[in-house]
Amino acid sequence: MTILPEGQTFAVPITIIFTWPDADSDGRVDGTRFSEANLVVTKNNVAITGRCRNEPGCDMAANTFTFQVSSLSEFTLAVVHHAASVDVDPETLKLTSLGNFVTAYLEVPAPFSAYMVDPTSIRVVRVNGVNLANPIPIASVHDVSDHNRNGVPDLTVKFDRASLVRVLSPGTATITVDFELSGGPMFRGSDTVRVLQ
Ligand SMILES: [Ca+2]
Ligand SMILES: [Ca+2]
Ligand SMILES: [Ca+2]
Repeated sequence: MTILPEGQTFAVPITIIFTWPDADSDGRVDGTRFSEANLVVTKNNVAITGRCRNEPGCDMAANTFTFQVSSLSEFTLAVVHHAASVDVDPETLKLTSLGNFVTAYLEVPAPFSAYMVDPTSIRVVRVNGVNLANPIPIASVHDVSDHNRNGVPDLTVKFDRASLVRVLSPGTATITVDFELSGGPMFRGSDTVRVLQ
């Protein structure tokens, strides 16, 4: 038995390896839309690593994220979403009315730009905070302009109206949209609309 001098602390780095499923090697965590390149390690919900793509300890072929810690805590593998501005148009959706599309305008804060959005990544992922079993992709992508004239470019996209109203019910609906920038971080934003029968 060794008695340590008073005040000495233990500093034994412990290696932790996280893994995630990517059996189809499409670069996305299986069963999710999350790009493995965007995975980070969090400690008590705060990121303690950079994104996987920038971390030497992250291996996207082996699907492992290796890192060292000197104290134990609650570590998780997570995807960090930056805040985006999402404006769903119209503000009031009538479930029974006709029309083919619902428009949304997407904005990201500088130094990012709406020109960098990867349209294939855009999904409605939640309604009123509840994850959709089948996130809704866009039906079409349109131009980057400044629809709301706030000096920040926004990307116009359209969702299939029937797909969207299928997951809505009368009342207030907060619609959450996720997307990625090309080769970059993930963004999430929400807008609240009124839903009428
Ligand atoms: Ca996969
Ligand atoms: Ca992989
Ligand atoms: Ca704008």
